Order: sequence, then C-alpha cells, then structure tokens
Amino acid sequence: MALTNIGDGIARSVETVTEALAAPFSDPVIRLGVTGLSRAGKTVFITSLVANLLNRGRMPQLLAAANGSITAAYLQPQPDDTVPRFPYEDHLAQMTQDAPEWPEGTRRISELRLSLKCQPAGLLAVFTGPLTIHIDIIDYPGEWLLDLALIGKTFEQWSEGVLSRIDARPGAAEFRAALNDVDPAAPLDETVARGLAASFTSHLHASRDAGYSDCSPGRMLLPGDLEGSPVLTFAPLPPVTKAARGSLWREFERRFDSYKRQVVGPFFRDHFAKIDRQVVLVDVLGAIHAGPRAVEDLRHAMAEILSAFRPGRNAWLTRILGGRRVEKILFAATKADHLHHRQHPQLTAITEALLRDARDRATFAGAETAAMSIASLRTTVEDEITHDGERLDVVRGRLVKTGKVAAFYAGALPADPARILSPARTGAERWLDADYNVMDFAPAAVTLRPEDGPPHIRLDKAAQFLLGDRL
Ligand SMILES: Nc1nc2c(ncn2[C@@H]2O[C@H](COP(=O)(O)OP(=O)(O)OP(=O)(O)O)[C@@H](O)[C@H]2O)c(=O)[nH]1
Ligand SMILES: [Mg+2]
Repeated sequence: MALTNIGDGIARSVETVTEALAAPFSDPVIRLGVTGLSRAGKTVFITSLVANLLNRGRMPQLLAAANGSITAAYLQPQPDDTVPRFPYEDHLAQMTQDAPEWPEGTRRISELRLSLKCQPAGLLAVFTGPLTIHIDIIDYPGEWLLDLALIGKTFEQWSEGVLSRIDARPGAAEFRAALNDVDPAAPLDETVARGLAASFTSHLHASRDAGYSDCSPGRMLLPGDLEGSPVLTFAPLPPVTKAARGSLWREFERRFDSYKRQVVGPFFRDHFAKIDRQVVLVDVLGAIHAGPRAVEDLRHAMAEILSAFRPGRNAWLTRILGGRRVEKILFAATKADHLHHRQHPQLTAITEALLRDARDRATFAGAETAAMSIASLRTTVEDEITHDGERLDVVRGRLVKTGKVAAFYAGALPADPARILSPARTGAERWLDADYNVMDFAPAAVTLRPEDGPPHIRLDKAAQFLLGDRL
C-alpha cells in the first residue's frame, strides 16, 4: 500500500515536470466566453469581433493592432471535432451584403478558433520571438443560458421561485388552471404530465415574447433533439406534505434532476467551466424600453446566471470549476448605436448598477472587471435636430420595417442609475416621468475597404480589455 502511494507520487511529479516543460512550447489559448440572454447580441458580437480582428483597420484602441504587433490573423480548425463550426462567413455575408440583414436567432452550439500571430514589441521580443495565440469562442442559443441558474436549485426551490413570480405574466393563468386540476401527490399519469408540461411551455414562450428574460428551463423553449423526451416533460409544482414514490411530484422532481444532470451539467462543463475571459452582453436599452418589470427581471436573471460561476456554491460545481477562475469580465451594454454618444456614459452607469448584484454575488474574486457601452455593428450616424425649440441629439438609421431612413431619439437616460433601478425594484408598472424607445435598425449598407472590418462602437476598446494584455 505504502509502496503504491510512493509510486503514485513519483508518477505524478514526473507528469507535473513534463507539463511544465511542455507548456512554454505549446501555443497559448484564450477561451473567450460570450455570455448573454437571447437577443442580447452574441452572434453579431462574435461575427463583428472576428471580422475586425481579421481586418484591423477599425481597431485603433486595440494596442497590438494599432502598433502592428499583430502580424497575421487567420481562422483555424477548432479544437472540438464534435461541435459544429460557427458559420462566421455566412453571418458576415448576411450583415454586409447589398441588402444587409441580421442573423437569425441561434438554435445550436457552434465554435470558432481564431489565431493571431504576434510579434511582441520591445525588450520582450528578444526573448520570445513571434507568438501564436489562439482565441476560442463558442456561440449558443441565449435561451439555454438561464439554465445555469438551475444548477444550485432543488426541484422544490425552483418550483417555489417560479410559482412566486409568474402570475403577472402571459399564459400563467392557463397554467395555473391546469395546475389546479391535478393532485401532485397522486400517482403519475403520463397524459396529465404532458398536459402540464405543454401548458408551462406555452407560458414560457408567451413570457419570452413579452420581453421577460427569466424563462427557464431553456430547452423547453428550444428543445433541439430533446423535443418530447421525458427530461423536458415536467413543470413546477406546489409543495406537497408527503409525496409517495411514483407520484407526479416525485417523478417531476426526478426529471428535473435528470435535466440538470444530463442537459445543464454537460453544457456548463463543456462550454463555460473553462472560460478565461468573459464578456457579458446585455440589451439594457431593450429592457428599459420594455419597462421597469423587464429591467428588474433582467437584473434578477443576470444575478442568477452569474452565480453559477461562483465556486464553492455546491460540490458538483466546485469539482468542475476546480480552482479555475475567470480572469477578466467585461459587462457590455449592446446596441449603443441607438444613442448619441453623449448618452453613452449614462447607459454604462445603468449597466454597471444593474449588474452590481450579479457581480457581487458571483464574487469574481481576483477578476478584473469593466463596463462599457458598445455596438458590435453600428447601424446609425449621429445628428442634431431642433424639436419644439429644443436641441436634440439623435441618431439616424434605416428601419427594418419600412426600409426608410429615420431620425431617432431614444429618450433622456438619467445620469443617476437609481432613477431606473429603484422603480424597477419596487415593482412599478411604468416609468413615471419618462418614455424610452428602441427601434429596429437594419445594418447599414457599407462598402468595406479590404483592411477594414464592419463599423462598430468601442469593439476595439472591448477587445483591448479582454485580450490586449496577452497580445
Ligand atoms: N442596432 C444594433 N442592433 C444590434 C446590434 N447587435 C445586435 N443587434 C440587434 O439584436 C438582435 C439580436 O442579435 P443576435 O446577435 O442575434 O443576438 P443573440 O444574443 O445571438 O441571440 P440568440 O441567438 O437568440 O441567443 C439582432 O437581430 C439585431 O436586431 C448592434 O450592434 N446594433
Ligand atoms: Mg445568436
């Protein structure tokens, strides 16, 4: 026994030494996590970031691009053979063709590896010579992200949380009615189970369409291969004093656990647990437009999601995360091209305040964080107009619906984020003294010079924060 232990120890230390020796010779990899709910702007962000790293004419704030230290950039075969490749070329073509369009909502996972060849400047260059750095990025349906919030919950806790907040939401009355017709302690009847799951799923769809963020389990909205499987045939149930084996309650509890173990667990383990750098994209303007409830719902959802990255929360998570921590996190309000740049500081301040809870709860100890307002694909130009004798900072863009160019004013965002967050927290139904709008602008038709990526706002600054220190 003692001998085996010694043997083990030797084998392990030899392994460690070889690893340490091999490490400097293998190319460094940065795993960039792009975190964001459905429609937050992940696919557009990834496409534009990659395009602007391949052709760096519009990236002056990315130091390594501006000073010429990135000498080449190219796409490489990705490390995971079983994950589909991110259709970068298709998305870019769609957004930059003669009649540009936005990409469709993402329905499955995909992955891309971008490699940058760098010639470090100054003294360092003497020692290192040219360096190749791989950046791995995955894209996935935002609907699935909310599932990360389920990891730390039991069926009972999840049910209680869901049932306590759904009543004001669309489709909830029908689900409640269906729930009233069943006895959760009664033996499982598969037809009843399917009826409840179907009613809960339509409620999730209706809520999502009404602008609510907090709609999980995500695969009920976008099931992929799992459509109709038992792992998706459950719904939240009120607590019961005694649920016998084989009862509806016990079976739903089992399916919920199975969903966590077989769907959420692997998704987190394969795509999130290994992230080095993270960008959290949030459509703050969209939520403000939808009203105080949507803002509060977004705040709550982001806090729940990001707490999945808190090691020590439960044994399973700790095991998967190991000692690993995200090094840098950027919180970015997307679609900032809806606002004149004079309003960007307000949008950034609201974003920071909105995500403060998420950041604190997740205790990203040691991680460097920043917040900014960005547009991955700028669709507007700035302008000034006079309206009722007042000067207004507006943006001009082509509307998706009519194809016409229009001047647009989103509303005056307050300098104090509390003016947005307080009414949201106290459950106000609408903003008292203001009105906020958003518009669907189509991507602008642009002729790209060969050295330029698509137009953006602060994508170079975002890239500098996320990757700059490693290039
Ligand atoms: N004006 C403007 N609109 C944007 C920008 N980025 C995204 N959008 C809008 O937001 C929508 C959603 O963007 P996507 O990148 O598809 O969002 P996603 O996070 O990938 O969404 P899922 O695939 O559903 O998870 C787009 O169709 C655009 O209408 C931007 O930089 N500017
Ligand atoms: Mg997408």
